[in-house]
Amino acid sequence: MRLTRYFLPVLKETPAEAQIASHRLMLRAGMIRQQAAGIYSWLPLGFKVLKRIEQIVHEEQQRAGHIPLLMPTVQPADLWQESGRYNAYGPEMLRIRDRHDRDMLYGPTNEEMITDIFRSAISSYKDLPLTLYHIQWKFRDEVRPRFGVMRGREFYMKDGYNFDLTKEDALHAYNRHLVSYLRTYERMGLQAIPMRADSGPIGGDDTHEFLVLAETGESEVFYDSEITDLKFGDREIDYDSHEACAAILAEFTSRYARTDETHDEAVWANVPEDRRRVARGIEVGQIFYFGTKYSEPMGAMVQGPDGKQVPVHMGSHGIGVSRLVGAIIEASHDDKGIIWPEGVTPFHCGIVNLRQGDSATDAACESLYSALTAAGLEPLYDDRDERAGAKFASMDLIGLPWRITVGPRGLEKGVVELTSRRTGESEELSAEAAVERIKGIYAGV
Ligand code: P5A
Repeated sequence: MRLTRYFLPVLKETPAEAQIASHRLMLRAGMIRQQAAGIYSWLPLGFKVLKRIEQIVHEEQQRAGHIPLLMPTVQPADLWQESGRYNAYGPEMLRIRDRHDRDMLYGPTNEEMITDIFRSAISSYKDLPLTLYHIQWKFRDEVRPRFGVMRGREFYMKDGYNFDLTKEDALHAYNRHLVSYLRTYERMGLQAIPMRADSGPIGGDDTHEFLVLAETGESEVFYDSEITDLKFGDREIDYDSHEACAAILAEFTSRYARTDETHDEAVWANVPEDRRRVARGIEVGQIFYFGTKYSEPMGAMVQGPDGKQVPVHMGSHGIGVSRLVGAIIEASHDDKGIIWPEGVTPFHCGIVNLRQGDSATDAACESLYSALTAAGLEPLYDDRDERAGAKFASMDLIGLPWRITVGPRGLEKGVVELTSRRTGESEELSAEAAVERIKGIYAGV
């Protein structure tokens, strides 16, 4: 993309309404625009990051054997009356009446609807196990929408639902989700720690939240510092293996890590004092096992091997896709702007032309642009007629991990400059070598 043809409405001023870095930076970098409290348009740069995150979530869900579908945002109230949650959900639910006076709602989550889809089609244990998921907009009329996309009213969520014959199988689905989430967040450059949590309106006793540590996080968390040494890395996991998933769950959840809702002073006292950490975190996902809470009242039954009808065991599993954009920025920025991890960056690298209009410099930039594009990469070429300082400031603000700077002086020596946004370190190399370096960096992402 050439910057002169793009839509990147960056702001010079720091928006006064934004209290935390990610919100400020998303507004300044022209990623989002607020349309109403907690409701945002995703401008081209923000939309690109959202889609990169969504793509990683899809890939990791499907790697774990989960099947994508798409349910609507607007749901009929009847389904929620069947489960008993229509009244229980309270003022967070956006209730709508259609022209025929039918009660509808903008879905805050989809347990009821997926249970309805399941019961309409499946009646035998032979069709289990099954996990269906979608990535769809949700609406929760939060009392205090704030921090930009972190606590929105309209937000984008991956929500998945497992259907199993037995509690044991459903707990395997729970473990499998935990494993796939560890991998998902790491691909985004994040460390998200699974912590024992409270299940709230979704229900059930088994639940873990995934928290990214950040001073601006909304949740207070208590954990054993040893937990931050754990890395999932590039382990190959057999997601069908109960033992393999259970072992990973044990590895990542056996140390103390809880949100304030489940914090227990007596158990906490057993953690060696020098390893106790009290911090804040951003909840980027949550997994639940709730057994037959929905299948029983809604009649989602299957015939078991013994011929008897039994309600299926279920759980649901959520990832805050739009919240993740903010969470990644909270975890990765400096005073100049965002620093995107390679896994989610909106463009793979920037090209800065130091002398727009100089024919040799323009030609070198064009040839870099074509070489990167031909390699399947997306560069953002700053071809504006602007001072170098302004170009560097924009690149630093929008946070592309790599920048190639091209100017007449370097070209005389046959070099361009490759700069890492994260370290600020630069090196001079030929344009061909710079392309190879960038290709190499992204080959492993
Ligand atoms: C699990 C999937 C559920 O709704 N039902 C389907 C279960 N869980 S949850 O924890 O309530 O939400 C899942 C994740 O969605 C994100 N999230 C939000 N993001 C932005 N703004 C909000 N207002 C908001 N509310 C929830 C969180 O990341 C949460 O973990």
